[in-house]
Amino acid sequence: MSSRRRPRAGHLRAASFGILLGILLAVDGRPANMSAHKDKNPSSREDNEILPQDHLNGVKMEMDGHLNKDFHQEVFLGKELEEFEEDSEPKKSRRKLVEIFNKVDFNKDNSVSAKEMQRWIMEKTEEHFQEAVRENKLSFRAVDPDGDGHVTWDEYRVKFLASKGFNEKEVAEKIKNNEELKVDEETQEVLESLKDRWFQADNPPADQLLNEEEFLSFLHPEHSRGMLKYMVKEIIRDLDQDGNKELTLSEFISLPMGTVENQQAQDIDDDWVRERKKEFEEVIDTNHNGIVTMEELEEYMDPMNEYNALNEAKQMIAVADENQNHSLELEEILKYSEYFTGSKLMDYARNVHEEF
Ligand SMILES: *[C@@H]1O[C@H](CO)[C@@H](O)[C@H](O)[C@H]1NC(C)=O
Ligand SMILES: *[C@@H]1O[C@H](CO)[C@@H](O)[C@H](O)[C@H]1NC(C)=O
Ligand SMILES: [Ca+2]
Ligand SMILES: [Ca+2]
Ligand SMILES: [Ca+2]
Ligand SMILES: [Ca+2]
Repeated sequence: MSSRRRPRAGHLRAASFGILLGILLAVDGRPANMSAHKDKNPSSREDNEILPQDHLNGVKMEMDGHLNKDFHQEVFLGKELEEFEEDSEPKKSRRKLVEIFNKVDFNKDNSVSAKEMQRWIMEKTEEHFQEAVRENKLSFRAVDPDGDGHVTWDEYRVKFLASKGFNEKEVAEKIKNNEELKVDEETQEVLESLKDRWFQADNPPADQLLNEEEFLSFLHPEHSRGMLKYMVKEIIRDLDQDGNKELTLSEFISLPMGTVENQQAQDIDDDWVRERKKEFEEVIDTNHNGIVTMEELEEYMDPMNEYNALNEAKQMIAVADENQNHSLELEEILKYSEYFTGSKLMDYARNVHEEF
């Protein structure tokens, strides 16, 4: 893990909500390494359940502007994501993968078309949303202990500071008496970002209170149109160097000089830039004019966008389509199981036909 924590894109402004949260949560937002990326969630989930996360399952970009490297696995596996861990038993993974294949193959012709994959992706995306709704119930209970169904900013602020190690009673007392809180600058900036987001999540007519549904859009902006726009604005603000509210390729990929320690790290950085360039030119900039606008980024990040799902489906098929018939057969999915599930199947070639 620690090898990944190299100096990062320092051009992201210190005021960046994503970066600051990232620092506080000790979450490395730079997913240069897929396998290491996975294990960060279980440990941080528990302590930070009341905090918006940098990474959102099934969303193409993270809050700090990094690409979500696990996106295609997330939309392929849905809530079964955790069942495919690196060290899970190959036989079990294989059986599960065969099961999934049979479900994705909706018309049962033993071949998965782009349309079938698109439909599957939309289904799995909905599953992530339902997971978020379920988790939000618990999170909301944690910030609304008296259960009256709404939370004030002050109540949330107390819970947030308590989760950062402050004494909850003391903080609550100070806030009640309008006394000044002594928090370090970093925490203060995060608080301000959270406050911004908090009031964004307060649907009109604004009553300064968040109910469970509003709290859901506070934690999961990806499923509310207004919050999606807000998230996009934040990301653009962080990456936009000339302040024109649009992104050029160079703004999108820029990395400061001299952050690279050795050749191996340099190679990872080169891959990183190459991937961002490809994503920018081929996917995000839909009208291919070299500029990514807020609208383009919003379309790109919207998990419910069916056109994106079809694109993703085609891309997933292209990766494993060895016989070039624009659809996936079971053999192809098993062979590329690491791409689809993150876990390798050594014996994919054996007994492939026993399921039929
Ligand atoms: C990714 O992380 C794993 C485990 O930390 C490590 O074994 C592997 O070499 C890393 N891969 C890259 C490309 O850095
Ligand atoms: C793809 O190829 C397989 C194996 O040759 C074949 O069984 C399947 O029908 C093909 N699917 C399509 C859609 O062409
Ligand atoms: Ca089919
Ligand atoms: Ca710009
Ligand atoms: Ca454009
Ligand atoms: Ca094929």
